[in-house]
Amino acid sequence: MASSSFDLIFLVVMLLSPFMAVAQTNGSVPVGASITATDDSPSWLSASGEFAFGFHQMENKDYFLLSIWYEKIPEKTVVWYAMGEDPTDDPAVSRGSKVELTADSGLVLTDPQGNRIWSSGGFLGTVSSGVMNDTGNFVLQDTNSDRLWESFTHPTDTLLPAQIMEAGGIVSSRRTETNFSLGRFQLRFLDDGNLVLNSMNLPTKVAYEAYYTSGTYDASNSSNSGYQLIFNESGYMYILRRNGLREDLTKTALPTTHFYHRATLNFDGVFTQYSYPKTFSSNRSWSPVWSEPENICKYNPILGSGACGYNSICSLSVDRRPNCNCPQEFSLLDQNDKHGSCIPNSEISCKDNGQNSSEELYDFVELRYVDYPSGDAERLQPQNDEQCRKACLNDCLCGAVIFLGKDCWKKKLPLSNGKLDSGFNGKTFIKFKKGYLPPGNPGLQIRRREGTSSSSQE
Ligand SMILES: *[C@@H]1O[C@H](CO)[C@@H](O)[C@H](O)[C@H]1NC(C)=O
Ligand SMILES: *[C@@H]1O[C@H](CO)[C@@H](O)[C@H](O)[C@H]1NC(C)=O
Ligand SMILES: *[C@@H]1O[C@H](CO)[C@@H](O)[C@H](O)[C@H]1NC(C)=O
Ligand SMILES: *[C@@H]1O[C@H](CO)[C@@H](O)[C@H](O)[C@H]1NC(C)=O
Ligand SMILES: *[C@@H]1O[C@H](CO)[C@@H](O)[C@H](O)[C@H]1NC(C)=O
Ligand SMILES: *[C@@H]1O[C@H](CO)[C@@H](O)[C@H](O)[C@H]1NC(C)=O
Ligand SMILES: CC(=O)N[C@H]1CO[C@H](CO)[C@@H](O)[C@@H]1O
Repeated sequence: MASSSFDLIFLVVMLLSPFMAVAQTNGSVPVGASITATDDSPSWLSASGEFAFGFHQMENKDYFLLSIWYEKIPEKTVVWYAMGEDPTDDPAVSRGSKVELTADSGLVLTDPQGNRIWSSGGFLGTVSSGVMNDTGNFVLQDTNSDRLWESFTHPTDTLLPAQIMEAGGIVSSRRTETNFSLGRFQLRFLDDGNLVLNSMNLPTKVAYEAYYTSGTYDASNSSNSGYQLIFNESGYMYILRRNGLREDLTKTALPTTHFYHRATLNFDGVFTQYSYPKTFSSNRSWSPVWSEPENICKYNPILGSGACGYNSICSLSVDRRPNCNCPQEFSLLDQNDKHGSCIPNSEISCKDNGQNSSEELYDFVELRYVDYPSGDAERLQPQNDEQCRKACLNDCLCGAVIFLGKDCWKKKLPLSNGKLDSGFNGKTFIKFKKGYLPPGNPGLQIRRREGTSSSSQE
């Protein structure tokens, strides 16, 4: 007991005085230096000690992420990670993996068996040293101090003050908050000068329609078009046009002398600039400064599932982040991915009909204020919603109908772009097979207007 409370005091002292734990450093890393992923791996610190490069231990403590993080905040927020070209790869590596700074290939990451997993590579020249810069940029330079490679020109899901993104640049979301595999969303600075947010197909990376566009493309006069996305050292992000004018994304930023900043494409597709107080207080956290888009639930791409997975229903929370919920009688395909697709607890099928009537086999989940706007298969004009349901019931291929005004829309499956919309006056009926008890997940049941929850708050 005595020794563990001593440990606790020691730990508190360590947390309160970061310099004690940190070896003197000027941020420089010599060729030949290496780090092996263990529970207490050292890291390469910037001169101020604010950024560290090394192995960040994952939730599953046997896995590590080769990354750069904010060292002086308790959360050790990751701002860059080594990501292979193959989108199916999980960038987390196992215990005993090693990163080494080499003259020919720069940073080289190998697994415990010595197989190369990732390298910075792709440059001409010979590395003489690496520098973990105080800006959060890890730079490889040659003997003339020319930059051969830098993490700032290979962003992952986060941009930092002093970082610039040129046309062609891409920031990609991670899979979930704790899974750093490639996610479905992208922030791209297009060659035409527009900054856009879009979802994409995985693993082929085909980009779908944008759900945010900066509007910094002038077809009639390219000098008015965007040229660079700049996150300046004072924490202001803006698009610089070729004619020198700026399109401000950050309206007001807290001073960098007292606040850390980052802009992250969250795993759910919302791009947010955050700040975090540098000075100690009991209640510190990353607070949003601004975010885009205003309402990601309104996203209606022709292809893909929309803001949430297939069949799922998107609702916006106060911080502009989406919640995704499965309809009643549906469950998450992957329990670890709340924003992923929902699957029916029991599949409807044209082979079900034997002696039993459709009424005996199936029923409907009725949803109010829920729309699945795209993916119509047929349009009928029955007298009422009861006949709309009947039409679906007696069509063994029909999984859902929406009755709106005088129209009954049979939907294609799986359902996409589902959203909670307080202004939607239709009724959504989703067919399900009776007599199946769902495992745990009660799903979403919305039958009447629910006070504040909706997309039309802004
Ligand atoms: C950083 O420190 C190392 C030794 O600790 C030294 O060799 C190197 O020249 C220094 N680099 C700079 C840029 O001061
Ligand atoms: C580190 O960043 C500063 C600007 O923030 C820059 O002046 C300096 O050249 C950078 N050092 C290296 C080695 O890139
Ligand atoms: C992360 O997600 C990817 C893609 O879905 C999956 O293959 C991988 O197993 C996940 N990793 C963990 C640690 O769950
Ligand atoms: C393009 O716009 C710039 C101002 O941004 C203006 O000076 C220039 O004359 C325009 N060029 C043409 C061809 O209209
Ligand atoms: C960044 O942009 C802001 C807003 O325009 C400006 O006030 C500030 O001086 C800029 N900082 C730097 C380092 O250029
Ligand atoms: C702590 O921070 C949260 C989020 O920023 C805020 O909502 C809450 O009011 C803060 N509490 C105190 C006691 O400052
Ligand atoms: C497959 C199926 O649902 N069969 C049912 C048909 O209806 C009879 C009587 O209602 C049930 O006993 C069967 O289980």
